[in-house]
Amino acid sequence: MAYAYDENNIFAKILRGEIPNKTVLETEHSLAFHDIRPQAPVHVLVIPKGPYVTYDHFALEAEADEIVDFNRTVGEVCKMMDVQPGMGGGGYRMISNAGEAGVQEVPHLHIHILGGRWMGRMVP
Ligand code: IU
Repeated sequence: MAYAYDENNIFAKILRGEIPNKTVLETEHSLAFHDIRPQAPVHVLVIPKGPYVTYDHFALEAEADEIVDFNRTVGEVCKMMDVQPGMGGGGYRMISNAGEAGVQEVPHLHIHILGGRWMGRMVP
């Protein structure tokens, strides 16, 4: 079964420049921007520019250079937002919601980077 990507999702519109965003970092294959409804003092979303729905979709089908670029962008955002533990930052949480059970609102892969406060324990 193939992954189905909806070209009309809101992050696709952001990538096409149809909707503004508060960009943190843009690279060849990725875009990082501030979440519109921040859940923490630092709440940045990192998305690949390619049409991937979930992390598994991306991990299985993206080209190696897209995967490297995306992961480096996550690292660069942590650095820029000053949340790197052991590097002066207080730490962060990375989340990627996928599908219905994962309560994914926007069907374009995004990783949330949350920090700047105590994140609390993960509850199963
Ligand atoms: P998800 O459940 O992981 O899919 O959450 C989507 C996130 O995208 C959520 O935190 C929203 O606040 C965020 N967001 C946004 O930043 N800009 C938008 O235009 C929309 C959602 I719609």
